[in-house]
Amino acid sequence: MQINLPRPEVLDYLRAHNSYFLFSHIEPDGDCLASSAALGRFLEAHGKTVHHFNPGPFIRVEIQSYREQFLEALPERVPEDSVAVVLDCSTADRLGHFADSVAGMPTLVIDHHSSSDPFGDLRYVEPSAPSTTLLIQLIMEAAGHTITRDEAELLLFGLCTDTGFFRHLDSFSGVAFAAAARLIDVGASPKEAHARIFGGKSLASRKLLAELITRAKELAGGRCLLTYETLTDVATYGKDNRDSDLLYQLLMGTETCTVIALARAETATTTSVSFRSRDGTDVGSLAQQLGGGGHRAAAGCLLEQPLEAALATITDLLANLDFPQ
Ligand SMILES: [Mn+2]
Repeated sequence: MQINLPRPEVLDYLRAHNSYFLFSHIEPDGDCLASSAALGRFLEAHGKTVHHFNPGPFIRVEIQSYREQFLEALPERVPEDSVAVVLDCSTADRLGHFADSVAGMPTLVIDHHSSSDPFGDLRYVEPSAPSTTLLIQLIMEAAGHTITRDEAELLLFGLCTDTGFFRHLDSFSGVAFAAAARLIDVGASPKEAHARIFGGKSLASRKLLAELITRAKELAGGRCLLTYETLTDVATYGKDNRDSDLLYQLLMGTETCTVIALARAETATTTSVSFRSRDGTDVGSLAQQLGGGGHRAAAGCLLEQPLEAALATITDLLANLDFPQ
């Protein structure tokens, strides 16, 4: 894992101005919000004025406590010397309704996604970094800032969020663990980060999970598991009680499974489908065949079909999927 340190221009940008507007992506997660909060504290410690913006919606349970720090609209009077920092966004459209405002300001982008459509005047983008908070940590350290316990907790929370509590990290990712160790040594607690990310869920969300696991059906000799959510589930449990990450994790732990398909009735005539894979099976091209897109290991599409018909469509495709040997 090779992560470049921030160039001097990046540190200069964070020193040169007085008023910083920090923006992060739609449907925020722990990484983008913690990046914003930690960078904000660093800037404030250096006498800067900071405003945090996020377009919402704030869905994930573990981020609710951050919500009040984030404004959903620009103030009426924007100080003239304000500059923007965009966090954890691969493309400008991830900024939601803030995209136009940001386009009119000097912008530094700090991100760990590779982008098909790069934007911003200055960029600190490291696609091999496991989280944006790790890049914020490297900025703070490069600036000679002593990371406080509060800041360390934020930074560890972001790192744990995007790595699935380190589960997604592979060999040669010691740099991420070394960064985590520095945070833990100034008081961040992995135990508390874990409890914040994985605890606090409603009973309804556990029951919905149980329903979807009970319905899981084996296809392609058990290499694929297909499950689905009905409109009745949405009415009973609510969309806020979905916990797809844990569902994928539990199903993927099945002995022969390498592909998961989750179909959700969106309306009486449309169904969204998400695919996950491991061991190199390409679900991105599968989603593309169905008019969607994504990556090799995570992809999705929206079918103009009721749930029943959509399940038949996916079942056919998955039965003939090309699995690597
Ligand atoms: Mn991220």
